[in-house]
Amino acid sequence: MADTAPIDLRSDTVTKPSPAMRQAMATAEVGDDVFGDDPTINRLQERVASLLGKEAALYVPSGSMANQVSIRAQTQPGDEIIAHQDSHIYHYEAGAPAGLSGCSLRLLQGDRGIYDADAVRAAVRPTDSHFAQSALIVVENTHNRGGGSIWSVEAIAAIRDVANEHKLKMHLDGARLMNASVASGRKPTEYTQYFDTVSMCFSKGLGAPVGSAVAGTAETIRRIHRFRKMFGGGMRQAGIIAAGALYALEHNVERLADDHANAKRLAAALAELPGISIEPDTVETNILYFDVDPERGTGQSVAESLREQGVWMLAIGPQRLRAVTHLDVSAEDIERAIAAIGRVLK
Ligand code: TLP
Repeated sequence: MADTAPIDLRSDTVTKPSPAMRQAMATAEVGDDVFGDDPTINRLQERVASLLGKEAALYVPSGSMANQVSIRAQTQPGDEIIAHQDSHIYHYEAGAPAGLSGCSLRLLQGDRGIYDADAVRAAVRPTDSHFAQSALIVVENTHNRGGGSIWSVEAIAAIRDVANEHKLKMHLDGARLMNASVASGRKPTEYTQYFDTVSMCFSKGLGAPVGSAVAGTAETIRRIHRFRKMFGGGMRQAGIIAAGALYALEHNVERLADDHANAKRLAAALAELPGISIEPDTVETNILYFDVDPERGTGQSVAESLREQGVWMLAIGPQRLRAVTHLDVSAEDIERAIAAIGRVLK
């Protein structure tokens, strides 16, 4: 068993609030947010609306809720949502598009979570009473199962043209939009201008303990406010947690570049190890996936051996592991992790 603190690369959701963030949270002004009385939440919402270039924003408990209230507000039961086959809304949100909004999903293929305008055009259903009605296109940027891949603004713009042709809405699952923005050097609004609604998370690489936001027109956010209540996401003196999100926006955005550098360093070192397949050039942000050769074990057995060495990763397929860098993992931790992986694969 390792005698130092574990290096937890399972997700960027595992980050813990720093002492300074906790201080900001402890001293936050609060009120009843269901009445709209929480000054800290109101400040956060204004800040997010301006950051994302939208009229209004709403604080919600989780990234999943941010996506699902956006879906609920922009679809009718029987509608169809166009999304990538590896999207988070499809894989990891407990079937919520069907469960909460009565929508089916039309799943597209495409390299590393990214599809193109032609694929969308081909997937739009004709207006005919036999078919589900295409209503909403969902883009995920960065793309989680795509390995933290970044969409180009041009690809999104081309999809918007198709959406306009067919009067479809567009939602951005921007759980890690700040990673995309910092890595590409593009302002968040360069991406968000094409979307009707945008979600972003504070509890991933930004390091806050709880919360996400959704942004859009004032009218859409009013609708979403009702669905947040319906889905059980109306919170009361939640300025305590929103203060962590505000602190994260002030202090933890630019430093995402360190996480990206750490992920690239880890990927380059993994590529040198025997029994591992990874394309280090595809690592653009803070998420990386790699496969272990069956002769060395399974994804699960390698994850277990790594854990004994104090390095925590997620096995996400028979041979596949995921590692995610974040603000509680330093460059030195990455070197320790590389050494541990080398020992395990020997
Ligand atoms: N992703 C989590 C797991 O759910 C897989 C992770 O560890 O990466 N959109 C994207 C793109 C996400 O990656 C996640 C969380 C969410 C939405 C949902 O956020 P939460 O967990 O706050 O509901």
